[in-house]
Amino acid sequence: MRIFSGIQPTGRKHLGNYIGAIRQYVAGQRRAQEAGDLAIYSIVDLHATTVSYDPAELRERCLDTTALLLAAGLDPELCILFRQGDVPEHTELTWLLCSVTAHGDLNRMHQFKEKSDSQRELVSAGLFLYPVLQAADVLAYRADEVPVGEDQRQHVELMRDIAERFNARFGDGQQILTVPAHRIPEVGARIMDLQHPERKMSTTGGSDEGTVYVLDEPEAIRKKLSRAVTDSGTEIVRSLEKPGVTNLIDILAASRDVEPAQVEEEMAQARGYGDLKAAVADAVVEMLEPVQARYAELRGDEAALEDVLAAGAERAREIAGPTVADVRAVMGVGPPPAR
Ligand code: AQP
Repeated sequence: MRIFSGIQPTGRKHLGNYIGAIRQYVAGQRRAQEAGDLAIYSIVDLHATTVSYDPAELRERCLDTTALLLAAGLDPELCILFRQGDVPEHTELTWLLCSVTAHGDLNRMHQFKEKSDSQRELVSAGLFLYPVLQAADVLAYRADEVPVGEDQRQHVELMRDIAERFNARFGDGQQILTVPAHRIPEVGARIMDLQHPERKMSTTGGSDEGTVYVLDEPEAIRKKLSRAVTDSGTEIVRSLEKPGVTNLIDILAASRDVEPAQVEEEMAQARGYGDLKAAVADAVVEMLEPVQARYAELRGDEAALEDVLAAGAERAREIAGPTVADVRAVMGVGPPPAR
């Protein structure tokens, strides 16, 4: 069972990224190893160039994200951690896969619609092709599983279609590319903005007060949670009519790694929403404090972070290179493969 996932080096990582993705990465590296395979994680700097960005800041954010992933528990001995731009096979495979990607499918991607609406100067072709690059990321490693949050479901469906179409068109009966499955956590797949619980917590589309950042000071975390939007009732249960309370229950359950039903049971004794908010704040602070401390230790040594990325890229290329060679060969691109 091979795992692949990518994370953007944009902005500050928030609780949704942490619960929906980063924590799953950490669990995945052990699961993959126990299954005799690999977990591969990429900091996707090329994806970050599809919207307006600052080059110097991009470099900094890559190192921030590397330090954060290591602080959260990724271990370069157990997984491959690398920067996407260090492995040119991703861009080559993107172009090759374009031949089996329907323009109409790309047009239907929700993320493209949302992100293109927010671009003031230029809606880049890169933003449109973003899901093909994402497909190349995963397919280059013949990954079986892609841990992501709920918001990425449509993109994973598309990469499955691309792999199936590629195999049907060029495979001559063989599975040249592996068709991956998504792995969306049961609790925490969609952490919502604390101020607008009908919207997901988000790097670009959220409110600052409604977004808990992984590196927020404990006091800031407590303040944001104490001001979280709830509703006029008093019952602490999950329901469609109570998106704010449901979100808080989900965050508490995910932070403590228990079922939401257990939180509801425990909170039946609570005096009101204030108790729930305080319990969530305690659990989130307790979960993030060790990550913050470790991040502070790691972030200062940029040479060490670059070393981790360089070693990861070398190992990544050993896997992605042969896949791209196989794809070129069956597509009739370049010289005939050596026998
Ligand atoms: N609110 C969320 N709840 C659960 N999971 C989430 N993810 C993102 N938001 C939530 C998951 O985090 C992973 C990393 O996503 P990314 O690298 O694409 O990060 P990003 O784009 O910087 O973060 P956002 O917040 O998702 O940015 P916007 O909203 O600006 O596009 C993914 O697995 C994602 O599912």
